[in-house]
Amino acid sequence: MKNKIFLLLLLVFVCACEEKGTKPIKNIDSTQAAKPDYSKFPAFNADSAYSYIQQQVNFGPRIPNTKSHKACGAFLAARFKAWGIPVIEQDFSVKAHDGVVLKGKNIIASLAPTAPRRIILAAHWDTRPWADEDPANPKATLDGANDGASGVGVILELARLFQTSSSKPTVGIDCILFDVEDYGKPAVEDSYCLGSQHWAKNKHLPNYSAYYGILLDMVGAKGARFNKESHSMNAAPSIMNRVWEVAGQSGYGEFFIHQMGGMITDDHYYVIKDANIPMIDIIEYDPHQGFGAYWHTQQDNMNVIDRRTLKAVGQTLVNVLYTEK
Ligand code: AHN
Ligand code: ZN
Repeated sequence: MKNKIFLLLLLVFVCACEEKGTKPIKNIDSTQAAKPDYSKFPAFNADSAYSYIQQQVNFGPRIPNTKSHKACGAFLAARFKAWGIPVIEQDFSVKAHDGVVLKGKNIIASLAPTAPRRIILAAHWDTRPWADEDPANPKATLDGANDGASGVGVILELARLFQTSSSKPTVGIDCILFDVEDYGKPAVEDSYCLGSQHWAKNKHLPNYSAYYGILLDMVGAKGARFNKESHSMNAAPSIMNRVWEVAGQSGYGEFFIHQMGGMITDDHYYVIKDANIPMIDIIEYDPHQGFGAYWHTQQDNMNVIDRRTLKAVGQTLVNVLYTEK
């Protein structure tokens, strides 16, 4: 019996040696694909993204039911259309926590609209009506340069880049700009994210679905650190890990941190729960320190926006989407 086992082991050993002798030795694990050559993908222009943020801020705070809000919504839809990207404007009315009925508009712009495999890029375009975290001026308004406008600015630049480049991602991309995200009251359940709640229950096309989604929230501040938000990690760990891995390979590991980031009730939460689409949230939030010091204060203006952060997020997304099969 022992002899037989010995002979069997010997046979296995000899075969393994022969294998080595006849085939070139591959020392990379087959599960760990070689790093793609990201330099061949289009370059994300952070100046362009910055300018789209500035243009939103120039409208004034984009508070639902105001002129500035309406004008900025029209501008955003027109921006996509001018690049030849079809847009669906989803208008809705919703009662907020304070009883006010808000007129909202989700803006959906679709690249390669007939491609069957689709990925969502989302951000919210409205501004919180109150700087309620501002110790000096809690009733004042805020510019919302980072909270809202930064994610939209990155998405506009990605749409422009994909539409005008000769090489395209093979997947279809739906840019969804959610409205009325930030009218909520702390600790009042489901009082935030009213636009995404509406969309998740009333998608812009019948039977619409997507392979996955990426939400951008506060992606432009100087020195931003993106930890791995927990709803995202629960719903789409492989997407999360891939985005963070691509970020590291692209040279942006100082922004994308391999650390759990706490649980945020953001637009992705409702897309996961009510639309059944896995979505991750790239958001600046630290589990110990919370949001950035500018958050929901009057400091959330163009002074906090840093092109290096915009580049890190934008180029990471280019590299993720161009390596998507
Ligand atoms: C809560 O604070 C519950 N959610 C944060 C979502 C948010 C507000 N994102 C930007 N502003
Ligand atoms: Zn906010």
